[in-house]
Amino acid sequence: MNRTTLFLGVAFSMCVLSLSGGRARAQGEPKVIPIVAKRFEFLPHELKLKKGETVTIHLTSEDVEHGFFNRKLKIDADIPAGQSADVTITPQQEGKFLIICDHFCGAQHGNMHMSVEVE
Ligand SMILES: [Cu+2]
Repeated sequence: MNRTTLFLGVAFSMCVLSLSGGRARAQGEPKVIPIVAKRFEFLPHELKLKKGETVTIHLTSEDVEHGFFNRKLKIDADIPAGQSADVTITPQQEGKFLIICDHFCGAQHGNMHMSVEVE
């Protein structure tokens, strides 16, 4: 094996390594969890998350503007009427949490919430 062949071999290996590194990062992207918001509920009603695992919650409003709020989980999103919003979180404490709609959306607004369990 002469020097040129050796150099090409090393360069090729580095290229393959950097490509696989790129793929690994893509696989490491947060899991996306779709949630539908509509008067007067979030669907699904419950969510289980793992402590320390980053997830993106993809919120879609099917009618009016809604909120999606929980102080301890550091979630505070606005979901515009008929549109979507993403919230990326990494829960840091275990327990049960209640996420509420904090934008007045009608008569039953006070009952609009969903529970999240972090374990
Ligand atoms: Cu509401």
